[in-house]
Amino acid sequence: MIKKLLIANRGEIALRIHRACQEMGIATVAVHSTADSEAMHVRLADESVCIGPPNAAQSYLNIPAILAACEITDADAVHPGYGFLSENAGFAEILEAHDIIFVGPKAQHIRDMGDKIAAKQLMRAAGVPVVPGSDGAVTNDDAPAIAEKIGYPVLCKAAAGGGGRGMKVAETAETLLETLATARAEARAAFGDDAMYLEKYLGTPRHIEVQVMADAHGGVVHLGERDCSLQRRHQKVLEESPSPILPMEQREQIGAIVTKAISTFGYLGAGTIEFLYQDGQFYFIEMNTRLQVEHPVTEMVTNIDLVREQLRVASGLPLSFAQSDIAFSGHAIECRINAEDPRSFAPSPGRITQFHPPGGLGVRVDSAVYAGYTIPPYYDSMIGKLIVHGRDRQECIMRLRRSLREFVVDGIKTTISLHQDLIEQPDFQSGSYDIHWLEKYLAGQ
Ligand code: MV4
Repeated sequence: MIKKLLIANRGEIALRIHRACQEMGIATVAVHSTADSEAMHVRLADESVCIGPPNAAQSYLNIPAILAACEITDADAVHPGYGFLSENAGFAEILEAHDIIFVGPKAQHIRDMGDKIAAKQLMRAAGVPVVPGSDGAVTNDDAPAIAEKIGYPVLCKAAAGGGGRGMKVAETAETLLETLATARAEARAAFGDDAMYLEKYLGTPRHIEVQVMADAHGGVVHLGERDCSLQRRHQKVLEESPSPILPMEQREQIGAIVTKAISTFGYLGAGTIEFLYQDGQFYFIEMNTRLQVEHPVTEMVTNIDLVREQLRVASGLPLSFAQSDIAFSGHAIECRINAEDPRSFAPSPGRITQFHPPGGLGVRVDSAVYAGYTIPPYYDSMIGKLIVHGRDRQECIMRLRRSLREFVVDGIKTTISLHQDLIEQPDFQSGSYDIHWLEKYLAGQ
């Protein structure tokens, strides 16, 4: 079993990982930039190491500094959290070469899923439904015929993409090559890789993702889905489980399909399989090979500690449960609380003067801030997550309403009021929203 874990992250996820370690008797090492000396993850950990200046490239992304911190503290494992080095296959390989456990999948799976073309081919071959499109990369010579076959509108996507960069819709054959060139140039600039593929453009899908976990003993499970359709500029704002519109039989169907798929390629650890869902059909788009920000909604409806299971699996132990042990119960919703102006979304770093998180039955707050803490301007603006559970979606929304009212964060601007407005919208309450709903709503505000 892992004895000492280095947490290569900051903020709420560093605390989340530390908490699982405490319960399992694993010692923790925090790493931090010079801007984070006063951060809660540093205070809570058993030991801490400063790894560099504020800018993430020289601290939280600084592989030699993190390796040195492992050496100094004699850590035998690293949990990367999300973001930063969590999907860096090279980092996973370097740790392995130093006999340090990377709490995550095998480097090859990180690499495969990072290439969206390879990921789609692997998934399709394993029986997962994918968006109709080109089977592989396209050139200016073969793209027009492929697009004609797919049918317009088509979406030009970057193989190295994600987060919407290097992605453009071509409405007609007349604009295809120009659109492809624009997207290709964006991909080259953003990723240094301009391989492109084409997909049928789905106009009004929902974003539904399935949580999976696998161990090294043949144990493979799915933990249901999360509906993450409420996004702004490819940033999720609110997530829920179960999806308000997915029939029970289809949950089991897609769960069986994805567990079978990841068994065939010997996946290890936690993963998320992202789908677009439109007209009652699932279409695979991408797989994330990390723990995700929104994992607590799954924990709330399954009562399973996903970080604990990640640490077990990384140590070579089996998952502590089988598929038949999972009892999905009730409904959970997560609101991401950002230090931002709720209208302009401009970042609002600064000193938090008062901090009173809500509590009570079914309420969970994952945050690393405290009264008197100064939010540095160098990192992303998410300062916490409010996750609420209820016996059904209606009870969950009632509890969310009262928790948002109770939440006090003074001294900075936050998105709490945005969530208060959002949950009163009839479309939200009826569950009638697709991936474009939130941006349309905000445009009309
Ligand atoms: C799509 C799509 C429509 N059709 N693919 C955006 C980010 C990237 N990872 C996948 N994305 C999309 N792929 C096809 N074939 C629409 C989006 C998309 C989107 C997806 C999920 C959540 C929010 C979104 C917002 C805009 C576009």
